[in-house]
Amino acid sequence: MTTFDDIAHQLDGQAIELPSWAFGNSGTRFKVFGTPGAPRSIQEKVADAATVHRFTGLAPSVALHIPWDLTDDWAALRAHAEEQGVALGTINSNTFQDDDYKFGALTHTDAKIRQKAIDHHFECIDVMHATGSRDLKIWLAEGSNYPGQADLRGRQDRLAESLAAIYDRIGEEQRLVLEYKFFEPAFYHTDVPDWGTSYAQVSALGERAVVCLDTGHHAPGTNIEFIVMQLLRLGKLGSFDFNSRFYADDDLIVGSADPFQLFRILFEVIRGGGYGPANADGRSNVAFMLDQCHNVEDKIPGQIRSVLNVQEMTARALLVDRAALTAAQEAGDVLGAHEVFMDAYSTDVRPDLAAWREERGLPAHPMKAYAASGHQQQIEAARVGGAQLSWT
Ligand code: PSV
Ligand code: MN
Repeated sequence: MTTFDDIAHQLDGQAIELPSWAFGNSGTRFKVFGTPGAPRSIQEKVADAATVHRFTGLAPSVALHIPWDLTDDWAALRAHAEEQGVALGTINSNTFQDDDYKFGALTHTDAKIRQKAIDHHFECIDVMHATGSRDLKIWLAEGSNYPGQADLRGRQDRLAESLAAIYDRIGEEQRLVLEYKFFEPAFYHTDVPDWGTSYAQVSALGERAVVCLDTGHHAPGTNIEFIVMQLLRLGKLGSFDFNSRFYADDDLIVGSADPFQLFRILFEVIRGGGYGPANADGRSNVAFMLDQCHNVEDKIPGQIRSVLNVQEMTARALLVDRAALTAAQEAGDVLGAHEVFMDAYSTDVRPDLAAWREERGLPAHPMKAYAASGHQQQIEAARVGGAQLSWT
């Protein structure tokens, strides 16, 4: 029997990076609703991320998106973040909002447009040097809508060349992280649709190129934990973009649609050695990040709920009695093994986590503490005038 006391220390130092874009307004193609108190500047987004960290102790860094979060003074933004108690994290590139990229960016047939997209990544790498970021995350919106529209093979070859140019530019301590997504915005084919393609592309680049697994980017029914296992086995799982989906890339709160799936994923991360510090600087080789948007709910509590869900499922996954599980597996005890697994999943760790937080000077119930703190009302009253930020 593994108890909470056995695993409590493994929860120390858990770090879940927040996306800056989670704090801005977002929506669907039908409507973007304004949320009172939404940030009007990158400084306010960083302050919101820091608020989530203050209430949970789980979110010490914030990912930025270029050009949405551009500033002319990176040193000042870095200092502002540090003052608030967070670091600037992953830099996300953007090659999906420029007319030149209508038919592709890193895969475009026109070398000038490819170079423009490569140069954008060079700019992101410059930003990373200024912010101290480790990871350059690339998600590509490239693909085609109609059979026959594009030369699938030619695009894959051009992608490999463009990625090689970007990889050559990243620093010794930096990583290129390539995300995949099975469809959207292109509908017939996507140039990096699955983990296998991402794996093939990053493997050709070198050691510091790894895969990002966004939990929302798979077809319904996909066994995501199997992919987690395989990428860890191959040494190429670089990061997660956590979120939840019911239908497509819904970007809902992680663990809300299918907490059991989150548990299964985290179990494979832990078993595969992807959880916890792996580097001298205490960082893990598998970065946990959220990639979410809060369309109708308040953003700061939405992020608080999200990191708590990851923590809760991590605790339950750590509770799996691995020795008993292996014994049952090796004995061919199908239902015994399943029961060991489900016992951990069914354990209510919330009271233990509340105590764990209190011992560390954190609120026992971060959601309640945030609601009672008046912070939401305060930012709603203070942030009037100016233009609220969104994902455009
Ligand atoms: C679009 O699907 C997306 O959500 C990708 O998952 C990226 O990680 C994110 O946007 C930010 O570019
Ligand atoms: Mn993502």
